[in-house]
Amino acid sequence: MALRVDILTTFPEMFDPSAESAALNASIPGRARAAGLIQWHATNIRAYAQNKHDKTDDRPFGGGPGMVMMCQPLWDAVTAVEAMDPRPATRIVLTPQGVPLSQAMVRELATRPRLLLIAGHYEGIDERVIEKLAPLEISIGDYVLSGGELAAMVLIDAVARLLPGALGHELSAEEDSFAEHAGQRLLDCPHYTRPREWNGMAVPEVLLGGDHGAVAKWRLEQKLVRTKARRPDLKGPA
Ligand code: 9D3
Repeated sequence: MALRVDILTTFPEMFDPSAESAALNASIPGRARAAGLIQWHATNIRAYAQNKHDKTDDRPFGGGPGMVMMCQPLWDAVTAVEAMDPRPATRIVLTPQGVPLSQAMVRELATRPRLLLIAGHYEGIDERVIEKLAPLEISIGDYVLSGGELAAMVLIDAVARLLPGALGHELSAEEDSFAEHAGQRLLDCPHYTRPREWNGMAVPEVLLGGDHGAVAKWRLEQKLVRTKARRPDLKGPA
């Protein structure tokens, strides 16, 4: 059965499944969706507002800038959307305060039957509804986005490519974002294709010689050098 992903947002049009130009409809997620491996539905939190202006946010107690997502519309949206399918949903709030998304977490989420993603353009969510929902809280990195929707798309993209059958013949579904050697996670080596010379720049000789052992050795050295220089934090077991 297809992985069902619900997104609760005040910008549901960002997830339009029929828009040819939508980010998620290109490439692997689009093919996974066409193949029936994943489906996603965006629900407008505003549809569950009960006040006369369909407000979903309000000013923060204690003062300060920005608006805070109210408890009631979000709680009602979550319970209504969860009732649309009997399978239990893994609840996730995309937030700068979350734990950083990792490939290990993506792998785990790809095994769940349903994901419910909460994304927003507010300063924050009323802590009481977070406490009641008890969601996973996930960030996609230490930079400031204008909202959680693109973070939700990043998560959907990363999960979709791991669903069995999503990758075709390109890569094994086991394949990670990192090369691995002796239990170490490594960045990838440089790649080259034709022509053999471009703008006066040659392809490394070893790649042209047909010595597969030498090629493998060179690639591993390149991975080690790059990882040490660019991502010293990655050294160590996976
Ligand atoms: C000073 C308070 N800001 C918190 C860092 C306010 C704030 C900034 C940006 C509140 C929300 C947002 C919108 N960002 C997200 O919703 C978000 C996000 C991000 O900004 N960076 C990395 N991952 C994520 S996941 C959701």
